[in-house]
Amino acid sequence: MALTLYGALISPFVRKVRLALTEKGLAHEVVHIDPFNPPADYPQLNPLKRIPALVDGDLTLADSAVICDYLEQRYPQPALYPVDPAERARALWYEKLADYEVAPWSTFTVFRQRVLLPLKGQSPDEDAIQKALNERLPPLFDLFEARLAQQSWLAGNALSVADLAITCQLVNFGYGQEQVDAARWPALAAHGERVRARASFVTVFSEEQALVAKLMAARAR
Ligand SMILES: N[C@@H](CCC(=O)N[C@@H](CS)C(=O)NCC(=O)O)C(=O)O
Repeated sequence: MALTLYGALISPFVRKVRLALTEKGLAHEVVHIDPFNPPADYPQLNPLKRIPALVDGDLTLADSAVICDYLEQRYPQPALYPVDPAERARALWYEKLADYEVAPWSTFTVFRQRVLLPLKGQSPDEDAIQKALNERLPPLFDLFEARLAQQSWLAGNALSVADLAITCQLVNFGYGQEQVDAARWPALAAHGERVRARASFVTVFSEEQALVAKLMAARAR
């Protein structure tokens, strides 16, 4: 069945799905959707008009976590979720922390303020950025650090969707010219390097660089 992913390569949620597809060796087509100016019929794929959406034959799905869970059930190998129920729940917990707790600050604040708003000719709100950096993100990074100080992967003993989710958020944090302070959160910083060294990440990341370069050049103008 043909898999088609709808979204923009620079989105952390689209990247998470692309990494899952690539880790699983699933060929897929990507159709570019600008979430801020989607085609008129896009709500048929995602009624919330957000990216990503996935079409697999007759099936249409929205939301990166739902899509990744579907991919796991439909295409189980290689696994991206632990088999053990407790460890699987742990993977979902860290995925949720990344997608719903870290994302509002890493992507929807730092990345949006430093990359997206300047593209529209607006100045970044440095107060909002500093609040994200100094108040909101540190306690969340502490949660990841506590776990990763004990083991290489967030759940179970192998890469899972949780590792992909937090790394994707931190990529957008990086596009916003920030990075995890390795002196304060050494295990989280090392974990990011571990995920980024994977063949899947190298492929997916390199494919988004053309779009990143275009956006950064437009922002600089
Ligand atoms: N929980 C969703 C979040 C998706 C999301 O917020 N995507 C952003 C782009 S990074 C978007 O589509 N924003 C446009 C909007 O909210 O209107 C998921 O995991 O797919």
